[in-house]
Amino acid sequence: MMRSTVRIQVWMILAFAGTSLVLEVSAESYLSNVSQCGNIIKSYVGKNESFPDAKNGTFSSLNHPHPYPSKTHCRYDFIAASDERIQIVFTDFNLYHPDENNPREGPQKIDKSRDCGGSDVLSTFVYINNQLARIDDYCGSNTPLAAMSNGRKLTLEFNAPHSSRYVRGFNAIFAFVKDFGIRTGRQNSTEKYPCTFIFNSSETSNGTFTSPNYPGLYPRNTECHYLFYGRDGEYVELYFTYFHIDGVQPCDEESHSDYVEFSNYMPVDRKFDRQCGTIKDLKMKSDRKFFRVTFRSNDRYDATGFHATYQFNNVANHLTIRNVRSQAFDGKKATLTFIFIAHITTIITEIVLLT
Ligand SMILES: [Ca+2]
Repeated sequence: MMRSTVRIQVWMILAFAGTSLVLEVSAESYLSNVSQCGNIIKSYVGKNESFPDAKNGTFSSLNHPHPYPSKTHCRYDFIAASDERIQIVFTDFNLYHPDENNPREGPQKIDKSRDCGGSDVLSTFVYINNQLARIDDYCGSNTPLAAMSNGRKLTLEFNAPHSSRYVRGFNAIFAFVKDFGIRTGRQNSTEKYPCTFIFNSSETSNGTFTSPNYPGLYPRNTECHYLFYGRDGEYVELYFTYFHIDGVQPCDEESHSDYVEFSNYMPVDRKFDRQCGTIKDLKMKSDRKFFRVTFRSNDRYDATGFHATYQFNNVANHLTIRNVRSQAFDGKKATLTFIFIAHITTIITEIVLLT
């Protein structure tokens, strides 16, 4: 469930929180009636089993890419090992939607992906404190964003009363991952901080890093640390090419905000405010060779996170470049002054000659 308005009033937050609770309660009772025509897909099947299930694979609606039968009602349960998350990436998505499946007009794309009334629907659920929490409903033919669990379990429910001869259904990749979908840096997991990634200048002086599960929705209740270690005399510059973290300033618990925190130290650094919301061209710079970036999501509302570049620079090199630049500027200034004086001298000489 995404909160699209960045600056939302407190009363709206309370109203949304109420809606969220209602959805979670109704989902719990609803799912208990769902037939088990899907699968229970486990990453870890017990100590006595020599061959645990695959760490990734694909699953799809029946007959994909041909139409699924009408009155399909399936549930897919994914259960990961304790140090894993479940990631779902959709590769094809085309379900019956009353506004998209008019045979006379042919299949057409509509921008009504949020309105699933009267449609066949695929819903994603995670578990917050052992309670089902609906992440989102997907319908129509817009491919959903990738989803990731906040813990060991994730459930998909496919409820398709209609179908039609035009639909293809869906196909998706599942993966039991330990890396939180963060593909750069060196993961340095501890029991307390499993989502910790190291970026060391001696290994690579520049690159990119992202929020977990980017460009999909980041998982709930997740804390990730990105630790930047420069060499002596270095600092690191960060540039966020994309930044969308659900929340409102000052990005605190009162507004149920997720946030990104920056620090020149391991502890909190009062120099930097927490950042959340949608920010364009966010740039950050460390004072010295160490910098910490921390991402933190809470148990409600989702967004797509961030994508950033990093570059380690040497303070000495930076100063040398600046000196060279200022010298070049001084040289240019001297030339311009000379031309100006020469020009004035010519004018004065002409005036003297004329008189
Ligand atoms: Ca959130």
